[in-house]
Amino acid sequence: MSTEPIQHFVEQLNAEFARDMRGPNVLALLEDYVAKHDDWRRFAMFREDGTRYSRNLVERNDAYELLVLCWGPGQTSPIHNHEGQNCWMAILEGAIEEVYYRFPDGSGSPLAQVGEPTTYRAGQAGYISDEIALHLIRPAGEAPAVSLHLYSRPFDKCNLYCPETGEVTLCRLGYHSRHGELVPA
Ligand code: 2CO
Ligand code: FE2
Repeated sequence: MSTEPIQHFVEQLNAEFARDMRGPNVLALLEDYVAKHDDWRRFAMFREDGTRYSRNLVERNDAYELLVLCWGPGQTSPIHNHEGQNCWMAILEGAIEEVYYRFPDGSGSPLAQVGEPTTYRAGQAGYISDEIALHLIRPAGEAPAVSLHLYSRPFDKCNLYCPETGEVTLCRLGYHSRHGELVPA
């Protein structure tokens, strides 16, 4: 039986993180997978209630977590951190905007945006960590978008930041589906 491209990609990631937990070749592996394959579609399940973007688990182990995220029009993420982990993202379909923010300074003032939003289109990949900035992600324009996210190591919670005051709230991160199966509500 031939190996699915996404399974081959997972095996490449396993080997990469076994060699070096910093994942020096992860960005190139992501770019290569998204340029050539579309078997990620079976993981791309949008939330039917349309309340927010969906997080669909592809693979998880001690080293990393691989997710397909589905963004309906207007489904902007909160401003959030990444729990000290390495985060790579590649666009599978549509286009995504990323906005950077500074960490709050504790004064209760609005969060400072850093630079202009960056637009990523299908096939493009990027990286963020807490050392770079906080961010929010939103689909660009009115079309839905799908993106592939890789977090090393995995995390099940993150901090959300109020844009007006910098107030922090803890958010538990769940999955809409796992390995192609919807998680019961
Ligand atoms: N970090 C968010 C999440 O895992 C998505 S934004 O891209 O890093 O839900
Ligand atoms: Fe994020």
